[in-house]
Parts: sequence; structure tokens; C-alpha cells
Amino acid sequence: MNDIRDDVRAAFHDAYGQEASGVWSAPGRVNLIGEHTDYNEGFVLPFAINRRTVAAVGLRDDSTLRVASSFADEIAEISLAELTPDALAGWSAYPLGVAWALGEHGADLAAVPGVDIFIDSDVPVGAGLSSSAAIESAVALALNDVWRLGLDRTTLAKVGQLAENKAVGAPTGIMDQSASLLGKADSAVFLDCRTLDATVVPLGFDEAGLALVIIDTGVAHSHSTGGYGERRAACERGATAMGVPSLRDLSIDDLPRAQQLLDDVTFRRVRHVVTENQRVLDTVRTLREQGPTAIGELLDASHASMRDDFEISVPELDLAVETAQANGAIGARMTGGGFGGAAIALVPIEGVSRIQVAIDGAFAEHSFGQPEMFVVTASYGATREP
Ligand code: GAF
Repeated sequence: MNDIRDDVRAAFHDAYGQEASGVWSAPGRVNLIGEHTDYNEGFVLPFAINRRTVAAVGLRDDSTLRVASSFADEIAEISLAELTPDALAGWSAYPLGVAWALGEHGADLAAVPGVDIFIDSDVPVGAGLSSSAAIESAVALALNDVWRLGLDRTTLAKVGQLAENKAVGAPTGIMDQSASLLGKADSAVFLDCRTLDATVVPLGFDEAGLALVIIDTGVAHSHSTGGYGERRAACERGATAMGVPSLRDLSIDDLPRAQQLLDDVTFRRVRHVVTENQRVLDTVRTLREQGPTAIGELLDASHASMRDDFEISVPELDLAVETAQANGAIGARMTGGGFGGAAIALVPIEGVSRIQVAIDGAFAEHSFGQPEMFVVTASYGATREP
């Protein structure tokens, strides 16, 4: 089989005229539940998916970094000495931002050798499946190995997040890189974003006869602009007004006081985060005690909260969720940062095509662009490929 790992080795050779010294890969992720809770030091439950970014890397004998990819024509080049977030732009800010961020986490960039990197990926871009975190995690793991830095995976997740925050300019949390680096087959990563304690939670979809369908609406979104940062700022305002370090420190019992103290919009932003944290905890408990067929209502409630309180859904996402719910899904919700991207539906395996046909029909009826739909499975985290 001509696998993406063989393709990337060949492409590395074409671009740089020599063999790569190794190939590393990292998956995209889907978030099962726990949205906009990570930067509020709350709980998330994402899983790594069976779509990966692959990075072939070769050491150089100077201090130049070069990155090429299957999705851009040019080879970006910079010397290690010039590496700052301001010097980076475009797609190469993801891999080169990681090299810079490793320096912020202790790598001596004056002492390590330059590298050539070639990146390929089958993680859909713009679908809310963390194609960017997959690049960051693959490159972070690769450079950690070839530069012999010895950083652990939690630190590598922070490296990826720092690259995203400073080099790319998106004020995102730690969830996506953590899922990509810590994922395990058939399991979700239950992450406490305050302590960064991660627990593997078996999903059991297969055994329960369920499939997780991604419905990519094709509505473009970006976390570097607008809505994402505004929501984050509203959460910080809410926490300050409530006198707590972060919204993680509030529970459902605090909501009546929050409603008295905060304006309506800030209150609803706060209510989403507080109730979503509780839903993550409830989902983990339900998965363990009753299995995945029992988590549907929690998924549905999460979507309603994002639509009505956090206001980050769009009509296409609402239609995908409602149509899935009306056509036999156990539960459905938008996933990721919102304002576009994808919804997920947890569906009995034999009902997958019925739901796909129904969603296609509903989108056509509303004159929305045709969505992309596919099943994902929970896969392994970032690794050095054989
Ligand atoms: C995006 C961000 F990158 C994550 O950190 C997280 O905040 C998510 O949106 C919303 O839950 O994926």
C-alpha cells in the first residue's frame, strides 16, 4: 500500500535531495465533549482520530531550518538565530513556531543543528479537527527526538500551544495538542486543564455498535480572529467579577449569584463553561458506568449550551445536529471552537447512511453547501513511525 509515510519520505527526497533520518506522525483530534473549558482551567474529553500529519525530518550540518509541505509550493527557510514569532508567517509559522517554542522550554537553539522538514497530512483543514495541532505535535515530537531534548509529552503539548498562541496568533488552550500527543486507540483523553493530569477513558463505541460521524459543514472559521478571543475575554471578565482565578473555580451552585452580579451576556458565557465542565465529568462517569449508549443527552445538552449560551454555533451546525438527532443519532453536537467547522453525531453503525442521506437532503433544502461526512475512530497519539 502506498501509505502517507512512504509518500512523505519520497517527497522529502525530492525536496532536499537526500534521505530523511526519520518520520514522525501525530493525529488530528475530535472533541467528544468539553468546549471552551480548556482555557478556563476546566475539563475536556477529546480523542485522537485516525487522520494524521506526517513529518519527515533530516539533520543538517549548519543552523538553518527549512520546511516544505504537500500543501504549499515554497520551501520556507530561516536560521535558528533569527527565529522569533514576529519573523514567522503563513503555514510555516506552525512548524517553525514549534522550533522557537522549544527554545522557550529549555532547548538551546544556539547549540542544536539545523533541520530539513517535509510535512504531509490527511487531517482535513478547517473542519475543526485540529490539523494545526497535528502539525505542531508531529514536529514537536520529531525535534524533541532529533535534538535529544528529553521533554515529556505534557511539555510538548505546552510547546505546541505556545507556538499557536505566539507564532500563529490564536489564543487557544491546551486541549488539541494534548489530545494529539496523549491519545490512545479506542479511548478518549480526560484532561484536567488546571493540573494537566490526563486519564485514558475507554470509549467502547465498537462494542456498543456505535460509530462517531463527523459532519464537516465546510463553513470556514479561524481562531486567530474575532469570536474565539472575544469568548475567552468574556470568560476572564466573568471570573474576575465573581472573584475567582478562573471559571473552573465556580460550580452550578454559584450560578444564581453569577446571574445577579453579571450582565446577561457574560452570565450566559459563564453558565456555558460551568455547566460544560459538569457535563464532562458526567460523561466520563457515564462512559465508565453505563457505556457510550448512555451519553447522548449530555452531547445534546452541550450543543444547546453552545448554541444558546455561548453563541458559537452557526445555522449549518444547528441543522446538522438537529437532523442527526431526528434521524436516530444517540446524541449530536458541534465540536471544536465554533463559528463553523464540524459537528459530531454518535450513531448506531447500521444507521450511519440513513443519517448521511438525511443531512445531505436537509442541507440541499436549505441551499447550504454539501457537507463532508465520514466516520472517525479513536487512534494512537503522536509517535515515531517505523
Ligand atoms: C479550539 C482551541 F484550539 C482549543 O484550545 C479549545 O479551546 C477549543 O477550540 C474549544 O473547546 O480547538
